[in-house]
Amino acid sequence: MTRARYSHLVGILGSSNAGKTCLLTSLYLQACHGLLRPEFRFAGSLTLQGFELRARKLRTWTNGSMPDQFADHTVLADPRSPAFVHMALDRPGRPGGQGRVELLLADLPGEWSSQLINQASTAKRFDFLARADALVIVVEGPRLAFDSTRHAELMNLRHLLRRLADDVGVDAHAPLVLVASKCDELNMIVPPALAEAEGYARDLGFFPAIVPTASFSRRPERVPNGQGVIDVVHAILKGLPPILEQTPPLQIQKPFRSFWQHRDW
Ligand SMILES: Nc1nc2c(ncn2[C@@H]2O[C@H](COP(=O)(O)OP(=O)(O)OP(=O)(O)O)[C@@H](O)[C@H]2O)c(=O)[nH]1
Ligand SMILES: [Mg+2]
Repeated sequence: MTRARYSHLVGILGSSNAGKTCLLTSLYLQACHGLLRPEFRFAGSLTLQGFELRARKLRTWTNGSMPDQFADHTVLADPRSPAFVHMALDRPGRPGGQGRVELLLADLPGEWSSQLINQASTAKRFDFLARADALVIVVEGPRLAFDSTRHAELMNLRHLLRRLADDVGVDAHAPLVLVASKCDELNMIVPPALAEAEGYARDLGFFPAIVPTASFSRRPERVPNGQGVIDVVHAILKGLPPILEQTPPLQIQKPFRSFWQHRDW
């Protein structure tokens, strides 16, 4: 697929239960139900079955109430290689197919992030991130907001960022989106602690954006379902150098993404 078209590869990290899979599923359900219009139009997916499997729990409610667990814990078919879901989005406002973006989104189990924090030797399995166009780190908003969990969450986030910079060697110029998930439980107020993590990411050379999301709202009367999810895509596209912001010519993949070194492309 990547040989046929330039695809934007996005690594999605965060601890178990952070809401990574729900973020992807919410994006998928909004896209294929036309809820991202007029700006974006769903232009297909080569992994429809993968999305549908992830959405299965959300489609079966019992007694009219939302399930406690919206998605299954992510388990990889091959525990050594990451799983990707694919989604093409079109921006109809742009002429000549220039608005099309092919997203390859890595849905990783939370253990990958936790093990990376605890053991630098697991960094090798993240080698694919060297090719990533963007990184998304999902943190549970309520855990960052509450006194009892804030410190541990911040520490984990700091360690994860440092590991990504030092041990995985991700390109700090690639857009980094810090997603505060489950913000329906916080009335979409971004936990102030996230600004601390943002500062830390900047110190490491990243250019982070903060996005609060409510992939599936437990309080839909106050916070609509899916709020903020498309902002993650916006933040990714906005952080890309102009040549990558739309479907770029394939040749630019060679030589190996050295153009990334220049922020002002
Ligand atoms: N209130 C609220 N809860 C959410 C939201 N998104 C996810 N959750 C809850 O968090 C749980 C875990 O979400 P997942 O998306 O499976 O988490 P994950 O990061 O993929 O977890 P792993 O696959 O174990 O790494 C869900 O089953 C829901 O109970 C949200 O937007 N709002
Ligand atoms: Mg998951």
